[in-house]
Amino acid sequence: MRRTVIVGDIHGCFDELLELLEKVDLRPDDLLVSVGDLVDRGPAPGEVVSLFRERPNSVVVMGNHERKHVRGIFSYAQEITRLQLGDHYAETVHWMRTLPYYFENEHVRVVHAAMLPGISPADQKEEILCGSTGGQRELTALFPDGHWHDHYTDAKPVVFGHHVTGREPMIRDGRIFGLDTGACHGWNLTALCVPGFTVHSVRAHADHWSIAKRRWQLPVLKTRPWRDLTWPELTETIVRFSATSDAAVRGWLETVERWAADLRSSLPALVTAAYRVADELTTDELRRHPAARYLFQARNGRLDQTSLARRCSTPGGTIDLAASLGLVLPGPPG
Ligand SMILES: [Mn+2]
Repeated sequence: MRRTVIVGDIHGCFDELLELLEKVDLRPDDLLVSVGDLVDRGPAPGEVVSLFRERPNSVVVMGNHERKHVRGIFSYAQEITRLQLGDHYAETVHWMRTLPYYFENEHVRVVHAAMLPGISPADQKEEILCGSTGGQRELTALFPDGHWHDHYTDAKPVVFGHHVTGREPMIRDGRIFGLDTGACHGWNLTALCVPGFTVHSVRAHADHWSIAKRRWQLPVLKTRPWRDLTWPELTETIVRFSATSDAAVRGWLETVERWAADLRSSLPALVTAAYRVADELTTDELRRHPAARYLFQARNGRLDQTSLARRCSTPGGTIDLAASLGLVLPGPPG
């Protein structure tokens, strides 16, 4: 008989997903449903997404993590995923935009995070269904003393993820099924098979999120907009990451620190270059020059480091001004 196999938060744990699908003996005509959160934190988001996209009879419900990518809300986990997916990132996010916020058949309802009792899924707010920050806030206000599922009295069973329930799924009254068993944190990946309502789990191979957080620190740091940070922001970023990083990351940050110091100490050379250029050009040429304001100050003998410093409030500003004066300063370390 055709089953519906619903899998909890996968978060890029592809090997565990394959093991789980083997354990439940997934057959081609079974419907495979993800509660959402295919990506972020784990090692292989691209493989997980591909499996669901390429397998016929597969459904993915929008999780709050997909929604973050769709809406461009980036924290560290999303920056890592963007690097993991590389050239496929934009196209994958485009696909995420098409995901439904719930799934329902004759046996169950599936949402990522929550739903309000007594209201059909089609009439619920997307924020509540997928567990966005705003949706979470609303739920807390509605149910200050407990969980939304304490109040779920509808006859049809509801299946969801989003909140890690521990190593074991949360099952109540044969109607409430919380399937997020923390696969990306080294716990379990869990599936519910319907209509038999049998539960299956496999153990995660590692605490993937802890590993990813360390492993991707340097690549993510390198994507920071170093050129456009102000000097205080740049110093603050270096201090913040030096405190928590391994030797390779600290070494790279020291290179950034030297680069920034060299740029800042080039101010006297920029002043000298501005006086030279101001001497060489005609008044008309000065007017058309990108650094015209400073060149006129130089021509009037009023240019000093203090007036240039404002224009050079970022590495990029310094490099661009230098280039316009014929000086080549290096870009951020690779
Ligand atoms: Mn999740």
